[in-house]
Amino acid sequence: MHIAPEVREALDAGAPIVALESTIISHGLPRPRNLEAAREFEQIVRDAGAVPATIAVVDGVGRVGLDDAALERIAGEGVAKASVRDLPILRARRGTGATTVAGTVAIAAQAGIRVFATGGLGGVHQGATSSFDESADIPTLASHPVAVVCAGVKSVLDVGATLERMESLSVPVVGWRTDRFPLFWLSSSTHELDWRVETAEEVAAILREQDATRANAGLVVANPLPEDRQWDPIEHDAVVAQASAEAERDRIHGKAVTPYLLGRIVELSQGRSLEVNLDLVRSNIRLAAAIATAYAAR
Ligand code: PSU
Ligand code: MN
Repeated sequence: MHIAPEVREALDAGAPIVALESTIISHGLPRPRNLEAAREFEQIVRDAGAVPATIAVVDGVGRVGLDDAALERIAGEGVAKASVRDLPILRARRGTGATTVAGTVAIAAQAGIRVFATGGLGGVHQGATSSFDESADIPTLASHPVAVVCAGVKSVLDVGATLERMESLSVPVVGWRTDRFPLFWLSSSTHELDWRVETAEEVAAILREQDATRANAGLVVANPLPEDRQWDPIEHDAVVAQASAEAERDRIHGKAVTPYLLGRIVELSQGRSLEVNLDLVRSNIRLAAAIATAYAAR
């Protein structure tokens, strides 16, 4: 593993750090917006006074903190989507992969980074009772001490089943100033949360309690977009239904499902879903930086 000097210094000083994933860059956003977004995401962390650590595997090395050349590689063609199980294979063959939430959480935990921001978590897919399609994001969060700030899970998933799995696997979930689990592009779902937090200090206190008990579990901080910035629910429902039907028709499976759906949804909405997606990631990064700052102030 290679930790960028700036990230190393922040770790040694106990300064705030926000981990960022790279699958969203390689497989979640269309080129060339993806590279622009990757740079902007890092800048948001810096503007908030924290250090960004974008995580990926480059030529077989797990890298925590990417320089601009590495960001360009990840935003280019031919990069593997790397979940936890792909990491040893990529290392062994000196491959390059962009880490999913699961892959990023595993590497961030190893580096000792406690706070991470992304768009939306992977979860249980519709029809999972027969397909068994459940993202490795959930079990990985159950066994690694990394808090992830996200806008819930994408509405293409079975949201209720995902919440049930998080309960079974003992992944704690708190709503950021909300009582309901957000739906990624949409601010709210019908799913009520058990816990609500109002301040970054409250979240930092939860992290410290986990540290004190060596809980070794993550934390999901569900951060909804304000309602006036969400995607139009009518267009959302129609586009998500169409993209999901097409994925089934084309028998998309395995790691291709999420990138396929996200790509189709951007096309079908003529980019309107993309603007909301970018907006919610920015909002999650700002909140993650505030939480990392509160956590660093020990
Ligand atoms: N959220 C986004 N864009 C993305 C993803 C999530 O806004 O591209 C990615 C994350 O990397 C997440 C992955 O870990 O999708 C989930 O993939 P899967 O369902 O195959 O586990
Ligand atoms: Mn899957």
